[in-house]
Amino acid sequence: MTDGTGGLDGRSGPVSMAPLDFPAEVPWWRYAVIYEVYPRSFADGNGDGEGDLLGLRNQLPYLAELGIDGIWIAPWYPSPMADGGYDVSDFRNIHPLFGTLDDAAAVIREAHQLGLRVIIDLVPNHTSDQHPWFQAALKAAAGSPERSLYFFRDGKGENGDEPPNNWISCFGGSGWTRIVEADGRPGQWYLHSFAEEQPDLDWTSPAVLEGFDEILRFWFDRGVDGIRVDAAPALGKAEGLPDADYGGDLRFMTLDWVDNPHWDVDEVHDVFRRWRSLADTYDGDRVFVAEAIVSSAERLSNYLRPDEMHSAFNFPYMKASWDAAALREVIDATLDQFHPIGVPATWVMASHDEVRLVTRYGRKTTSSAHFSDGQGEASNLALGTRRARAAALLTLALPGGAYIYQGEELGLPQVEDLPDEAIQDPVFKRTNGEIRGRDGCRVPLPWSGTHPPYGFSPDGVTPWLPQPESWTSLTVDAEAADPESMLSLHRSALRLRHQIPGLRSDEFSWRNSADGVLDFDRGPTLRCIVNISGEPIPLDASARVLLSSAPVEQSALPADAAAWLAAD
Ligand code: TEU
Repeated sequence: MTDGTGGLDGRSGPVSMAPLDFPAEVPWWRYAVIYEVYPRSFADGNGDGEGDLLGLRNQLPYLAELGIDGIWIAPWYPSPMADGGYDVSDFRNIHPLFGTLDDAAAVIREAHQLGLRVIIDLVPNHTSDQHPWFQAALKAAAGSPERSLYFFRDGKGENGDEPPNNWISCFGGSGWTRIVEADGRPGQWYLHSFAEEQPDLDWTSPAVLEGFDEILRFWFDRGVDGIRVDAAPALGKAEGLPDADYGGDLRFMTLDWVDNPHWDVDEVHDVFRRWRSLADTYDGDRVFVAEAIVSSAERLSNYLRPDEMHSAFNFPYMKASWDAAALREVIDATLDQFHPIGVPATWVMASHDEVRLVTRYGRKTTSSAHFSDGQGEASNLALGTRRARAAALLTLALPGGAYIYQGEELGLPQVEDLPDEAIQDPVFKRTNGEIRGRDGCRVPLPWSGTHPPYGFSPDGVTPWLPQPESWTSLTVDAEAADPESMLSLHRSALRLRHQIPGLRSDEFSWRNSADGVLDFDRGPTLRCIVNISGEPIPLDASARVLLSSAPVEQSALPADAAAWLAAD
């Protein structure tokens, strides 16, 4: 909703497809908004019910028109899909479901033509159990060079039938699985921090280090602008693989773990220094983005040293509740952390691992903890949507980069009633159905029409995860035609982000504000107010509203709403 004013009106004017116009010394990613594409669920170009690269190519103009600066593509490699593509069987190819290397080249080329950067997802902690390295290790003997790429160990106990240590899997249960040796006898165990189909690589192995150098070169040579590094803190393991002290809680608690022997171990940084020096041999600004969920700002800063990664997701911001004090605390902590080290903050609210924001924000518990915490708790979607709209304006007004997970720009809710037989997330099986997992945020996008598959696939084709009947008003077409929609709000905000210089700077200062209100300036031209006080708050009668998440009537900003004002 815009109170349309002058040249900064968010609704009218030509669509900008140009990349951000920064001075040459500012790297492209510093203030970029990156859109996460989960390829299996984005758009189906060949009509088989699965998203693919042809579908992505067809919709690149949609993304350019949205006003983002780049895309991060979740894993697109060949994979048995035991963990939604995060179980990679060939890091230098494309999943046949998604297309070919030529299609990938076309995605990169056409994205660049539209002014969009391309970040790919690298999963270095583990391979698929179908990866040739692991298959060779299974066939080879204990102690062989082939096994040294992974963590194969003898079991404990008289017959070696207990796991080598007490480490747990992120998806529930033991982190170890026992194999059957080539001669048919029960054999060694291998470590998997995630599903058993995802054996962990041993990053002290020269073959692993060299193998990944080749993989990085392969993709940099093909013109990718950056790499998101999956589960970065998992790469280091304490020497000797000692038992962990979980303090009685057998859940993955990486935001709390200090001195855990299989997460955020210091040796992990040797790998990233090596990668950075490799990336620096390439021209252009190639960015590494760390997915590093660690216990403190200091620990995260280690990943962002000048010779390591350029950027990292801001998990504390994503996990925070819809509460002004909590948000302010995390914003301050983030800026205090990043400013002195010269690294841009990132702001991210959702991903393919998280409960959709409108659902989370419509619940009593608005923070996000682990997987689908809060599952089953009723959600007021109207309230959640209202808050998610305000959160979008907050996120896009903060200094640094931002991430938008596909479908968040449409305000899609979590699909909470997927039938058991449709559920694919390995966490469902590994917790005996206790945790339903992350499929509910991975349901294929609705593009058009009034019934499933909503233009995701041709009519009559059933997508790989069923879409709800209730998404008619949430399609891209429906929202594009509605100036009050979540999509229109995002388009307006992203357009303004390109037009207002203060939003492409580090300038940030709080104004004094009442409890429950976030009020800050971004340079001399933009002021952002977020009202989480529960009551409408008055705005100056003279305030010029550039964009608001809910109507500003009688100079009052309603509860659970945000506004961008031309600063006075
Ligand atoms: O997630 C890594 C990670 O740290 C997980 O613990 C994450 O917090 C979890 O999914 C709960 O939300 C990455 C990917 O984003 C995820 O999709 C993969 O399943 C995982 O790595 C394994 O590759």
